[in-house]
Amino acid sequence: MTSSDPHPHLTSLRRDGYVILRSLLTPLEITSLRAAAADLTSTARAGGWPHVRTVGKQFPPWDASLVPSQAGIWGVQHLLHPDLPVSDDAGGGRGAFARVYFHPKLLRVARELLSIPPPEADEADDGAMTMELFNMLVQPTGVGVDPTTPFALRWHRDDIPWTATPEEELAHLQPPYSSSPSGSSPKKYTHTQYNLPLYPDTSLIVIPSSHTRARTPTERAADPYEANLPGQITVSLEPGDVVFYDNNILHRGVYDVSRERMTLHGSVGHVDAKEGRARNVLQHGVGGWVGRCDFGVLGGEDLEEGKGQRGVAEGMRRRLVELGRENEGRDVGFSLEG
Ligand SMILES: O=C(O)CCC(=O)C(=O)O
Repeated sequence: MTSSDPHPHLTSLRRDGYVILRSLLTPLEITSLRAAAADLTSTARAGGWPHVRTVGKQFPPWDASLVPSQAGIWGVQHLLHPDLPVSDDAGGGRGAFARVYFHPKLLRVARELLSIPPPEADEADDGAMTMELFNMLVQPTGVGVDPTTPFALRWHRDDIPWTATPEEELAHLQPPYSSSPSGSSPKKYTHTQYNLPLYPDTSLIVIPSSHTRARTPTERAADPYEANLPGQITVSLEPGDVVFYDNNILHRGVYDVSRERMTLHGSVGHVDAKEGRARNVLQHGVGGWVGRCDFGVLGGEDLEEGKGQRGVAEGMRRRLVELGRENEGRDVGFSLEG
């Protein structure tokens, strides 16, 4: 990375498959988010929110009816849902999540990674960002959690089955990270994904640059929960830091079950993304409620795009509704199973 690089975060993401930004949120913002997150998590743990990730299952769909008597939870889904059960006096209520998802600092990085010019360079260009997923990964508790063993997610790429052959892997790993053979401009990312922890977080393990290649014979032969693969690193984050990562990097999660975890887990899309993103986003059931979202809690009376945080949010939401409409009646399926 050089200081003259106009998009240093994108350069890192293309090269390493992830990029970390420190202290994106202020201590005040973190305090208020923790209150809203704690309120929501305790309701979800008690079985009061049907959109959760249940212990014992890594990928969607999850069966919330198992909570709390037959399964604990390790994630809370749909933080932008209009019916989110958060009390209004807990850290700004559900508005706290909308304020962070559409946070100008976070979206500025997302724009860079999606190759969208910064707002000051083109007033109309918010038209390219699409609202996607916004979930929270939490300390696994409840039935199915052994307090003496770390809770772990197996090695995976989010959108490529583990059974893929090397040729299939390479075919899926469309190269937004490298120049095309003809030497023309690199392809663009059509979505970007991040983890933003509210408590110190060392759960995410990645193999740098593995988003650019098929698995090695060692990786292919490894146990799905292998503790040490060559080159792996632990992504170590403080509250308010954020890591953006290519979701097809080889990665896994290893959770210390005795430690608080409330890590916002989101993604932002580019309007040009079509079928592939439809599967990744709509498999989480977002299409059923996005039409009812109301971002009135965000600043700005004017709903026109480019006019304040609310205008940006409304535009992003509208583009997700359109993605849903284009895929209406289509079974988008699930990326991974298990
Ligand atoms: O727990 C983590 O940070 C990893 C989550 C993960 O692997 C995923 O959502 O695909």
